[in-house]
Amino acid sequence: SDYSREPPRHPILQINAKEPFNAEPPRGALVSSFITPVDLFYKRNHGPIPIVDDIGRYSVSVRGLVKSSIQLTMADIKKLPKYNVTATLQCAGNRRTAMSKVRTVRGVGWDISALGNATWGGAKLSDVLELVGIPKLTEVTPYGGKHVEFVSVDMCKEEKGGPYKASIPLSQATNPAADVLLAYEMNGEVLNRDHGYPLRVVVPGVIGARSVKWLDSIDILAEECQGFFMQKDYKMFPPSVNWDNINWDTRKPQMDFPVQCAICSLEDVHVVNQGKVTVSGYAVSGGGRGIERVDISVDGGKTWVEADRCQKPGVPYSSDDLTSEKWAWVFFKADIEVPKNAEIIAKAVDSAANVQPENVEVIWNLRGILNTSWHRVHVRSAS
Ligand code: MTE
Ligand code: MO
Repeated sequence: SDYSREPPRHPILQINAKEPFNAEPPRGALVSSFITPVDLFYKRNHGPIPIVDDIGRYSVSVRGLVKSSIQLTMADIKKLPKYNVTATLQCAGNRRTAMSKVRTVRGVGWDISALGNATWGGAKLSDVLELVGIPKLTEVTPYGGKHVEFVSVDMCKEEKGGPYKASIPLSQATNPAADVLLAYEMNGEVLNRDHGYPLRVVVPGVIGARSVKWLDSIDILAEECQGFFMQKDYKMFPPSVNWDNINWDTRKPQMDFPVQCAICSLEDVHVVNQGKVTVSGYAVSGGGRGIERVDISVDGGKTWVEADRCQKPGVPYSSDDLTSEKWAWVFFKADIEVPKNAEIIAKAVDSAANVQPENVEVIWNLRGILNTSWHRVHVRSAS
């Protein structure tokens, strides 16, 4: 693998693995704005960053169980209506380091910042699929197509040097309301190399692994993608499964991410002056579910206070407000009097009343995915 032509990166990023490059911003920087600046956005890769330098010759093929395949240039894709969708992308491995402290798990270690919120600009996949004769809201094509596979140009060792790939159901891909994009812009700028230049998939509300970067082709398939990251990774196993008794076929690939929140205004352990402390951070849920509530406790969960929520500064958030961004995270904030030595806990509730689990033990899994346990930070008094 060739890592000699990696793009420049912001020095503030905490590097969790160098080759392939995996990095996240510090907690405090993560929530400094509702839209995460591109250079602070976490970077999650499985191989070297590919170089697509002849954009005039770049094209995406759409093929498989369709009447006839097509090749789309960037110009073809930009001719389709352009949508801007603000969506939080979260790696299923977010908060893995904390899960590994209970019992070792396999995978890149992440603190709480393996996610970010961007405005993605591009064409809707549902419009692209119409170009090969697949109408909106199709569950199965006349040729038996039921899944849409995205294949990248990058190469990774998990695929034995082949490209990264993943798939989503055709029903989601052809549903305009699911907002699945082929994005060529991030926060109003041309998508950069780290995030998938020239074109990436963005599947809102679903674990980041399905949002394939550096798109090369789209395959309409009868079965879901058989690639490593769909079949041998990113599946959630019960705590009893270990590397000796694992049977990958018994579980489905993870799609929507569950309700999550984390405190970003405090390090663990944080030294504070006596008095009021600002407890703030992000909360987000998958599947377009909003955030109904964020609760804070300073006494181990005996009593709770509700935090304020917002997406736009100064505007209270409500999950059923039609002007809220349904795929985006919500910031929470509470000013709280904390005891001298305390554990501060945050937990979120989504609009379907799903709640985060109390501890990481009950959701421990050998791949260390979806650590959504109550987020805890410890504070110690300076005096
Ligand atoms: N796409 C390709 N081609 N190669 C990859 O390694 N990583 C996936 C996904 N798409 C990956 C990919 C994973 S696991 C995540 S969490 C997101 O991209 C991360 O996107 P980001 O680096 O833009 O934050
Ligand atoms: Mo990921």
